[in-house]
Amino acid sequence: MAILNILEFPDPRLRTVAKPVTAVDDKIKRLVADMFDTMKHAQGIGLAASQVDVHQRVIVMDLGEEGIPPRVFINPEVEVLDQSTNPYDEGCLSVPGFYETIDRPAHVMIRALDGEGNAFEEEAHGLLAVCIQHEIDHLEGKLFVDYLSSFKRQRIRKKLEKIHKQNA
Ligand code: QAP
Ligand code: CO
Repeated sequence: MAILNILEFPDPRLRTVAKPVTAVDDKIKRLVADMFDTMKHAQGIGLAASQVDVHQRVIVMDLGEEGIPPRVFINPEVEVLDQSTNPYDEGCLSVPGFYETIDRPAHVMIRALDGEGNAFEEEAHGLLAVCIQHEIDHLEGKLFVDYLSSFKRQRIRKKLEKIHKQNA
């Protein structure tokens, strides 16, 4: 078990497109365990492998909803089920301290492999639908700030670059 370093915007490595997992083997299971440790330590609800500089299609999620266990999504896909959208105030462990309202499809079908490599599908709305779309974006090298105006995105970039310089 290990706490991994989380890449922060505007790190160019966050723009890497992740590759499909070909086998859910011990190496992937170790990655999943380390991603859960890392997400809990950082007090996140979702984390994509891209954020810890591993460019494979793996997502962990713990929405902290009562009775809903932590989840693993390997090679996830979503199908948008209707035209409704849902505004949600999104944050990101790779964009710490910034939250912005993003509109996304409200109702999706998720298809993925679980942590044992078994295929499943799950209909999603609410926070689960928001979070899976946010995390799949990471696997495509996309961040929530990409949905903002370039003015807002540059402002966030400059503020984070200043913090990174101070921490260097
Ligand atoms: C993605 O985000 C998400 O700025 C997961 O200082 C967020 O876990 C999907 C976090 C909202 C849907 C809705 C952010 C922690 C955690 C911060 C996270 C921070 C500390 C973000
Ligand atoms: Co994120």
